[in-house]
Formats: sequence, C-alpha cells, structure tokens
Amino acid sequence: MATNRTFTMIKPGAVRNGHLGAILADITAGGFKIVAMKYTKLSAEKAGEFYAVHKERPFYGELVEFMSSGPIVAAILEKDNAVADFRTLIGATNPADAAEGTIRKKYATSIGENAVHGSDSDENAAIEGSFHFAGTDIFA
Ligand code: DAT
Ligand code: MG
Repeated sequence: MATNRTFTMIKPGAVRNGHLGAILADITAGGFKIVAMKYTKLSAEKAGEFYAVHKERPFYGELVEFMSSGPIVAAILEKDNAVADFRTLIGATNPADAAEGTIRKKYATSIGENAVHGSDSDENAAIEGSFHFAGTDIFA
C-alpha cells in the first residue's frame, strides 16, 4: 500500500449515536478521498486480533468488548501525508485533551469510546487496511 494512505474505523459508539454521516462529511471535508469502505461488525475475536498490540494493557478487555458491540465503518483514506493529517483531524486519544473542532472532541464520549480509529504509521496503515480489505476492494 502506498504511503499516502491511512486506515480508519468509525467506532460502534459513534455509529450508535447517529454520527456516521457527520464524521464521513468531516473526513471528506478534510481532504481525504475514500478509496475503500465497508459497513461491518467485528467479532470479539477479530477486535482482539486488531488491537493485539494492547493485549497487556488494563483496558484491553473493555476495548475488545466495545469494538465488537455494534456495527462500524472501516475505510481506507488517501491524501498527501495521510497518517499524520488524519491523526490531526481526529484529535487526541482522550477527547478531554482533543483540540476544538476535531472529530474526537465533537463526537467521542470517553477515552475508551472515542468515536474513530486512525492508524499511527504508514506500516500500520498498510497492515490495518489489509486486515479489512483485499486489493480488489480498493478503488483509487
Ligand atoms: P489511539 O486510538 O489514539 O491510537 P491507542 O492506540 O493508545 O490510541 O489506544 C487504542 C484505543 O484503546 C483507544 O482509541 C481507546 C483505547 N484506550 C487507550 N487508552 C485508554 C485508556 N487509558 N482507558 C481506556 N481505553 C483506552
Ligand atoms: Mg493507536
């Protein structure tokens, strides 16, 4: 995968609270092009696998339970400097620390239920994109 891509999930809480359309609008207004997208639901097993890097953290059980609690939207996004620019658009992990106007500031309800995922490196963007999509699912 090219390094001008990042991977996102709109998390179950944001979908449940009716923010899906507004978040997609913020993403496209931020200059990101959606090149793959899926409305889906993670099993607890798949959520655990996706967040395996956090297995030893105290919040892992809660995170897996939350991420498998309802439907999500998974997407691959394209933009110059996609990974860093998307982290800026979504804001800090804890919405209490997130800048005004960011997606997490506007739509997250807590650090654990923080509206959206954004990849933290080009390498992880590629791994996470492949977790959800085949090459034939991507339309650049
Ligand atoms: P980010 O999603 O900003 O990359 P992360 O990779 O450190 O943050 O953590 C992954 C997710 O785990 C995060 O989006 C929400 C949850 N999480 C992180 N820290 C937490 C905490 N202290 N308490 C509860 N959930 C937490
Ligand atoms: Mg992370």
